[in-house]
Amino acid sequence: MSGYNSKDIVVLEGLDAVRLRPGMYIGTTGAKGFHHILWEIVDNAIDEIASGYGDSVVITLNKDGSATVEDNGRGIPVDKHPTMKKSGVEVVYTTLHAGGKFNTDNYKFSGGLHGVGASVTNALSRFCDVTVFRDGKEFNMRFVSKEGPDGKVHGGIVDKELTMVGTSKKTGTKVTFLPDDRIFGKQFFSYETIVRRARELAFLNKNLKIEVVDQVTGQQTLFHYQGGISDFADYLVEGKNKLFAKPIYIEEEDKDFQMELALVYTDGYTENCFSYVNNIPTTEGGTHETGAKSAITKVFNDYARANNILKEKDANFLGEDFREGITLVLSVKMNNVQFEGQTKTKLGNPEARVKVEALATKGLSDFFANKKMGSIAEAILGKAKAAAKTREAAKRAKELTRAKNSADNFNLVGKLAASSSRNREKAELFIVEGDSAGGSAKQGRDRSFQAILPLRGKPLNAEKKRIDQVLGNEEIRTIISALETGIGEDFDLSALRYNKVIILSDADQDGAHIRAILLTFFFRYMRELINDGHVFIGLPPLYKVYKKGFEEYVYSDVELPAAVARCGKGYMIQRYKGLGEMNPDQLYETTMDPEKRSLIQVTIDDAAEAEKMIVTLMGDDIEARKEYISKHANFDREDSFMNEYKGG
Ligand code: 1YM
Repeated sequence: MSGYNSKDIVVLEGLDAVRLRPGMYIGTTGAKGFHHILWEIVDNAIDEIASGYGDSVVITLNKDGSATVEDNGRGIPVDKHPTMKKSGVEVVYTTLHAGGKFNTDNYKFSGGLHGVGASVTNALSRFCDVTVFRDGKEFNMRFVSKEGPDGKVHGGIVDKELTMVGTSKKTGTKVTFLPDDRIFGKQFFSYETIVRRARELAFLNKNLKIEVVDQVTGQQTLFHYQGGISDFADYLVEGKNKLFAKPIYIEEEDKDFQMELALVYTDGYTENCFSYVNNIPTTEGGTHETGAKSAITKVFNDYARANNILKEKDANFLGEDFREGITLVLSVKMNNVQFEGQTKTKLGNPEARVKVEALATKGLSDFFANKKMGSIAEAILGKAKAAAKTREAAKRAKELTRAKNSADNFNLVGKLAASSSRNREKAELFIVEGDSAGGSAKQGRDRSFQAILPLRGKPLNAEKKRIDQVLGNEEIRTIISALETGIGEDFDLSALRYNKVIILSDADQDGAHIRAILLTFFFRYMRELINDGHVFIGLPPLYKVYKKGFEEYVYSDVELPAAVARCGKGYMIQRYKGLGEMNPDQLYETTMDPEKRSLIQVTIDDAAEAEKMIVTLMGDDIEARKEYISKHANFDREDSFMNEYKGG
């Protein structure tokens, strides 16, 4: 038993504010916010397990649209708070920011950006039912949202006081809540979304067994990764050729700071870093990542010196030499987290760099002090040597993309039909598959703000090539020159010439491939372009349904019957096999006109998932690719990491 007492709870604010301005507490009332209120409850359960009590969390999606989260920890305290005269359960569920989280004596590491606690979930739910198993007893309490004497709806009102309802041998907490449709509209929990995050949480908390059960479809999945983020690193490179069998795994801690690091190398050329703070993904990296990278550079260079791989006259390897083909997972747990960056997913705490660098240096040095690990070190240093050798070629290739007015680039951009205005806010670049469609697009466009870049051949698959080879590809170089941002570490979003970059390819296998190649390139070399919401997929129509006096374009198979019905007797259907079949006016009207077109905005909800998908789709393992495609048969138009975005 911990020495916890309800009096430790710090009380900060009331609940009405949450219903008044939900966005302030959960970011949005869209799908993300809807799931966020589930994660608030799950976070509490996981925190309990991470503190060393219990080992299991079960998330159940119920038929009535509610969700249940149950853990087998100690159970939320039920004793009365001495000054508030309320039970621990009531305080946790009715007071903003309540909980051990804000009491550093009791609690280890505080939560994330929106770590506001279970009371927010309660405030935004129709009902919230809390059962605690503790001290051999079962307790229950219920909250509802209802109209008060003031005629307004209030959330988290006590409907049933905390009472002992029976005896029980088990311990733990079980919470069922129904998100309030008056706040969220009609929404449902997504099994896929929840499974994806549950898997990630299982990787990040190796003691945790987490299960997701869908009562509607009968699906269920249990995750338990005893290897933690070492298993995560392995999972991310599945299907790639690894340089050594098991990831290097390091776990170190200092006062109030924990670090886990897993490293694996493949024979590929890209650098993939996934970092987390208190289980929250830090997509934009930050100080902890910088610290880990410095440690890697330092320890591996020292090893090379000590083992005469680097001779006295040789210069050190650069950090980038050690990161070619690397997949790195870094997870830290710490207090007083500060997030920065465009999307507030970048760790800012300066002390995290210092701590991670010191802990990783210690861990990696210890690892390589073990003579048995010699072959692993050799493999890494062999890879670094090759990277250093091609570094100059890569640098020259990069410089080429930056030299805007070189004769070479002038020719490249010669293919581009630029827009007449340089208004970046409005400007759009269409990357169009094929010369004939490119020609139609050039004629049909609104040249004041739309630029067209026709692609003749297939661009190179960036997944399989070294950067100098990628940049040797004319199609890729043309794109980079047209965007004016540079790539990789030199990428400069503020130099972007076009607010929207729209990929326009045919609705067939080849078109899907070209699109995948382009997205892979953006993902690997211009990720910020995607993260900042500039990349779109244009949707050409699949059919025209028409007769005299009626004409309707149809963009998907499911919409076809309805369009046919609207057209009525005597309808005719034209099927478009490619963009090239449309004349310039048609192409503009159906696919390019901001007033009428549909675009899909490419987003990365989950970088690890996107990584996995790209490795599978663009990598070497043909079997894995086939399996992925048959499982995600709708890849064509609704990728797991793409959200639909209608209109201009
Ligand atoms: C299904 C959701 O909330 N589990 C949970 C929450 C708490 C505890 C145990 C707990 C924490 C502590 C002491 C402590 C919480 N307690 C509080 C508060 N599962 C779920 N399991 N004893 C029990 O942190 O010291 C907040 S969360 F504030 F009451 F301590």
